[in-house]
Amino acid sequence: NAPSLAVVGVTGAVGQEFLSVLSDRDFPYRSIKMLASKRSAGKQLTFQDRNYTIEELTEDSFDGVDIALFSAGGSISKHFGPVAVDKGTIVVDNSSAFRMEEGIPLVIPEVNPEAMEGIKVGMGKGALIANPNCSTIICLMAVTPLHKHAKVQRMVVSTYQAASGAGAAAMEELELQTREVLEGKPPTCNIFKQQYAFNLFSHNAPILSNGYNEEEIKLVKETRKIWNDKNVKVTATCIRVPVMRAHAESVNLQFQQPLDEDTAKDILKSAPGVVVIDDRASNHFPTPLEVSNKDNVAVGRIRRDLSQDGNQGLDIFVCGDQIRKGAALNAIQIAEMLL
Ligand code: 2RA
Repeated sequence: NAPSLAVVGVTGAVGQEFLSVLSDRDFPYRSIKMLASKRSAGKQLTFQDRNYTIEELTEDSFDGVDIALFSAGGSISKHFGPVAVDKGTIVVDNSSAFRMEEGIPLVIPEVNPEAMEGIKVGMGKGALIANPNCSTIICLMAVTPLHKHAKVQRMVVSTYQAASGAGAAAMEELELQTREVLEGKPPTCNIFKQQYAFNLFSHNAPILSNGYNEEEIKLVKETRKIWNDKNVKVTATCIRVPVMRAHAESVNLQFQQPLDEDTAKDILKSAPGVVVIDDRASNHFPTPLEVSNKDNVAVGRIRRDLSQDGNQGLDIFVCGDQIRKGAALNAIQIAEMLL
């Protein structure tokens, strides 16, 4: 019978998208709990024509819950994830808290479903499955089909990341700043300590001693875990750009075996969850606006890397909705595999 669900962080951008995706995909459930911080407890929300009261997240929130979708930040997941698992709940965690933990599956359903083999509702015990970082999901949705065909040796990624990755408040501030700048007023800079509208800047994640930021290191480490390949060379530069909710990524690839651009295009055209937008004649390639609020990741600018010999290298350009496939949709596709 249908599982009982809980949504942790239901008032956030991803939490709200969880509800949209559950509806869009007619996900079966016999009950659903809307959980958030004390600040939001007591507020009402309507989901599928039913009224729900948002409940405060506590240690008792998971009694009888089969699947809990978490998107409330790493510290909430670190504390309440294990509490839920101990109650027999299967947690799908969108935070970075457990992604690199040994034994915790890090899953993109179209890419490495085998990583969560055997985890099912009703198996009699809880489990935790980690949702990869949005920039990792969007990149690997396009690159993995090519990797499975010609084995990627080296990947260089430049990301152009949307405001949504920094949360709903960042999206609101980008809109506010844009109005202020157009009206000749000083921009309100509460979320980012610099102007965001009509600007771009290095990703706001903390910078490590090696000069990389945490967002870039996530891409490196998560790719290696998801591909189960400790030797693949990955480097990344992550930039925050004034776009609302879809990330764009320029990806340069070096393969072990040759892969020509026509074969690459054919592979991508049949790849699940991917659409090819690659019209050189009209210069029409993926854009963040064109993928926003959509499930598929779009790929274009598919071309041989002229700096590499023969067909050893390829350049592509990828766009994907950060809140949907980058977070909520991927998590719910994982939940569908638990049924
Ligand atoms: C960002 N990847 O875009 C993060 C969101 N989790 O900032």
